[in-house]
Amino acid sequence: HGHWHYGTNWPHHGYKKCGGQQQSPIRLISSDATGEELHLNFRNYRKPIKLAYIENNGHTVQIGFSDKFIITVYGSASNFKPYIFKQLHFHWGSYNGVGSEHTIDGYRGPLEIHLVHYNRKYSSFDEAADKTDGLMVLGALYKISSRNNRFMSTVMSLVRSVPKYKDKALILQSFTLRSLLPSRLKPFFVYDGSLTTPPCYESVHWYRMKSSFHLSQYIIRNNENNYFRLVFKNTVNIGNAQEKQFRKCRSGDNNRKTGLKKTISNNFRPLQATNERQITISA
Ligand code: BO1
Ligand code: ZN
Repeated sequence: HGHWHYGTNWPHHGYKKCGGQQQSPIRLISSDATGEELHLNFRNYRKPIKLAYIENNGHTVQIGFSDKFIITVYGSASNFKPYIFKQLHFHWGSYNGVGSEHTIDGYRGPLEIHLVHYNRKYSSFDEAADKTDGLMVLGALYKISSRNNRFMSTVMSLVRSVPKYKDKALILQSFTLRSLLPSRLKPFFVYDGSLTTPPCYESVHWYRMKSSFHLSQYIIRNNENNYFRLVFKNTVNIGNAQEKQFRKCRSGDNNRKTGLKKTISNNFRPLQATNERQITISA
């Protein structure tokens, strides 16, 4: 994929879609969000994962698994929509005050996890990625705690071994996707958004069916898309030492002065304009 960096103007570097009107991340505010009956249904998220594939793509640490995990999302009137888990990755900062991409009621966490899923009707992530109803991303913000998160220990061992085991499979013990998410999943926010990195595909639209008004508004605007972003309001604890481990990750680029690989940090995109979008919060 193309060469891009944080802190540059992506639309000016050829990533035109990054200048769109429905970009992510955004400011999420509970009191401004519209309440709606929404349900999440995870399948296999508590099943122990045995094998992980890790990758340091220069922008983040990415982890994939050999197993297939399916998540289904229910709206009040919509049919279930199954998505298949593809990979998880993180966004973090150079200190604890920054790192998450979204903010929730003014809170910016030190770390944000993204669980990237693709629509089951496509045969692979790559096939789904540029389709308007192709992807669904679950996000959760973390919070520094005095205790280490025992579930994150497995992730930390993966993060530490990235340089050594890039693109190799690693055997894991007692690790589940569910353990990386907040203990209470509700409430969560959903909204129309985009990929937070180039090419910033803007096909992230929530299938909104709260009322006939919204339904007709939705149909006029978009009758196919159900690619959306979902962010849990509750946070997940992470130990300070664990958080620091992320800041030791190095990207593929050499620092011109020191010759060392640059560390990855502040790999979060600035907040984007909400524009006319509705933000929904699960009841
Ligand atoms: S995120 O969750 O919005 N931060 C996100 C950002 C990018 C991707 C997934 C989730 N995936 C990207 C790949 C690129 C590829 C693009 C389109 O998808 O990292 O290599 O070009 O397929
Ligand atoms: Zn991400």
